[in-house]
Amino acid sequence: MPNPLYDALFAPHAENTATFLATDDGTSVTYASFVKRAAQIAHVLVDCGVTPGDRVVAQAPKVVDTIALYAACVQTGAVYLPLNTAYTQAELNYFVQDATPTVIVCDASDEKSVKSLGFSAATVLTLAADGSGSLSLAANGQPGNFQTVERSNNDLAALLYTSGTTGRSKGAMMSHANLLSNAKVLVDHWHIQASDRLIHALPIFHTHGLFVALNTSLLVGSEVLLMQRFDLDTIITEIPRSTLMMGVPTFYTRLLSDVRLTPQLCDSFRLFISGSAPLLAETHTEFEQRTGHRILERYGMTETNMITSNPYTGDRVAGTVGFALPNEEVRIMHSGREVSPGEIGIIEVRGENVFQGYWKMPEKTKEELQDNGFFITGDLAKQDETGRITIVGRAKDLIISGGYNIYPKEIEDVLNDINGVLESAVIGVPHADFGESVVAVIVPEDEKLSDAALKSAVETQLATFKHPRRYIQIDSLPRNSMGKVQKNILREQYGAEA
Ligand code: MCA
Ligand code: AMP
Repeated sequence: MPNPLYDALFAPHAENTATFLATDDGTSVTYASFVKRAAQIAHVLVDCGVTPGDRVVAQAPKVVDTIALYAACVQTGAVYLPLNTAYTQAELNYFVQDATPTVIVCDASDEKSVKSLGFSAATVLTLAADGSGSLSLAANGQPGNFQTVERSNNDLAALLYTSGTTGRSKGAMMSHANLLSNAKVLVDHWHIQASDRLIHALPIFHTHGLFVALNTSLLVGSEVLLMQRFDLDTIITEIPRSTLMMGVPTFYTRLLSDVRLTPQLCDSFRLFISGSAPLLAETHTEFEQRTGHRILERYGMTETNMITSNPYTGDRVAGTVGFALPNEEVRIMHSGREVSPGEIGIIEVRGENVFQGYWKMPEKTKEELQDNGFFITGDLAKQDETGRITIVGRAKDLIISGGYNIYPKEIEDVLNDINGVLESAVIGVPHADFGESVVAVIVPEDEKLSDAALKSAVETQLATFKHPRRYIQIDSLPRNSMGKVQKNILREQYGAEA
């Protein structure tokens, strides 16, 4: 029975004895054994009552079984919902209440807190960093094949939450066709082949590490070095025996800080790709001087997968994100009309890659995914005569720290609720390692508050990567004549590195 994503990514590998995942601890898994493992997990999901369209939450470590869980969701027709492992219980609670999953897979150390959310409709299974846990135990005794559930192109395969300017996270509904069409385009565009070996140091709960990195590898049957996290020494060791890396700009600035990064080290490497945040032109230039490789920068969003890319064979120009990918229409709009070359506007995109809308948010969907099919990205850009795009800023109030998106409103809501805080404004300031970092500017009601009081409220509610690195207390926030807080003034005033 047809299942577009399963048929393209997993089914062809049932007899493939090549290595799929090589892990940090020196063990490896072939494609064939991975497909079998996914089938075993598919049986577990069905035993837990999962039916097509049901959501399966994974707040789980970066191990083989987590990726097999993704494959099992596709095979059973369930909707895979990965979550950042750094999320606090308060954050997790929101996602679970909103998505109403049938199964939640979490680390054993979080089992108690997940069960205490009071969402009794879901079965909670555990998966630890060493691969042990109740998911693994339940899967071990299951048959190694599973009758794939029929799905069509527009059926959902995944639900990925992205934060929003309103402070409320939105679940982006990704269909089989959305994911598959983009993976195919990227394989073609970046010349990915079975002979590639990918250094995978990204988290697997975002589009970048999950779909861009893994779906493309699965499509061609190439090897993936699955690193638990970014580790400079391991990457330096692995570069000579690998061909491909996908990373955020922080990966490249950290590599540049190491004297072992030389042309000889990267001699047999094929392609370094960067995305998720702006790559400084200096980083691009310095990397070429040090290695002879021009980093290929691309641009994308959770809602759309990848939108533009620098060319593989043509010129990779520092500071630009290249051209619209094949089968996508990209236009730059200002005041309801397409801008002329050189003018700045907001990027809009239309194509098979564009998502199905926000989960249970029809109004929000209407605002951003227009009737004509163009999705409004909120990124400000200009285009030259040849169609090459340069991102110049963001129309949305968003901070990108080390490739993680942080919406100031979410932090401001937490700060404004603290006793003694009158109001707050959260801004992003330049940071050498993460590109940007978070600073909170606070107006106390009367007396100055202690940093400890502010921090403790933030820590219980928000994941660590969202925590402000500095708290600044002032008498009043600068506002324009419309009463809107002028964050640009705050950034100028407090923009020195945190
Ligand atoms: C870790 N910390 C951070 C970040 N990462 N703080 C701010 N921003 C971050 N990005 C905090 C930790 O909570 C910890 O805080 C301290 O910094 C050190 O943590 P550690 O784990 O040692 O950091 P690391 O392992 O060196 O991680 C840095 C990293 C990582 C490698 C840059 O953040 C990362 O892998 N980023 C990639 C994110 C990504 O995949 N984005 C794609 C989403 P404390 O000491 O207080 O505990 S965007 C996307 O998918 C779209 C579609 C796209 O275009 O790609
Ligand atoms: P997310 O919402 O997590 O999917 O992140 C998408 C956002 O990351 C985009 O809207 C951009 O603002 C940003 N982004 C992704 N790639 C790039 C890039 N190469 N240059 C600048 N910004 C980027």
